[in-house]
Amino acid sequence: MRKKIVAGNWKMNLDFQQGISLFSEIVNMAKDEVVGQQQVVVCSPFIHLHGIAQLAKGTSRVAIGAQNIYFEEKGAYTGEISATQVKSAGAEYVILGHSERRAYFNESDELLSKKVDAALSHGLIPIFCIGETQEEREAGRYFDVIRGQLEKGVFHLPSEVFNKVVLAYEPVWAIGTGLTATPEQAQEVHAFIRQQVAGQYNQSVADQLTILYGGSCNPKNAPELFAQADIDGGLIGGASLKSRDFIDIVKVFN
Ligand code: 3PY
Repeated sequence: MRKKIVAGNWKMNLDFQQGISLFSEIVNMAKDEVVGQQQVVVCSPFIHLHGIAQLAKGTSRVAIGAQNIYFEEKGAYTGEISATQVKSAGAEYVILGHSERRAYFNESDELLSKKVDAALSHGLIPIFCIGETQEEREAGRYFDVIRGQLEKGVFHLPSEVFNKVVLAYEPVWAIGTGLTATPEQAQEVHAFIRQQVAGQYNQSVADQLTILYGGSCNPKNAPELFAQADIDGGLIGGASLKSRDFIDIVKVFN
């Protein structure tokens, strides 16, 4: 049985106190019977990491993640943050390759593969995001785009290292637009991703890989999306900013 994960992506929202309050609510609501066997992750802005990690102490039910790192270990990179730094603040996961970073910060596949390496070599689990734009979907090129992102971003990893990666399929046209892929559209791509992984590594690596769906996932659409054979949870944007909505999505697997 592969791991099911519901991960919140707070993006650039919440001041320090608001983040602490929201996380306290989430931890209080994430009781054993609510969380079950799955992993709940909250990926906060850097300023919250240490504070929420303190609140998460003593529970393995909610893990902490960052939303970015730089690939260098340390040095004169003003404004950047390293894998070691976010790890020391309590992060176990890091989102890499989110389409907002690819688009607004020009993060290339080559840069992202270095970030993936930096995360893994410091014991952080990358939640590596891939997905096509509306234009690429309409042109029928989405499989090629996704295949390219996998090849350049993570397929250089040996299988025993790739095993630690979590993938998130986030169609760019469904992010911040209120549009969601239909369960059939999402399942088609998730199955394709698993097939590519089987071809690159082997069937057992593919079978163990957790692939999340992201892009306007909410308590209403999550049940149908998570019921698909190759969807192992979600990377949740806006709905992760409300404790009740986020926990309702966590409950979908129970
Ligand atoms: C969204 O739900 O919009 C996301 O981008 C999640 O990462």
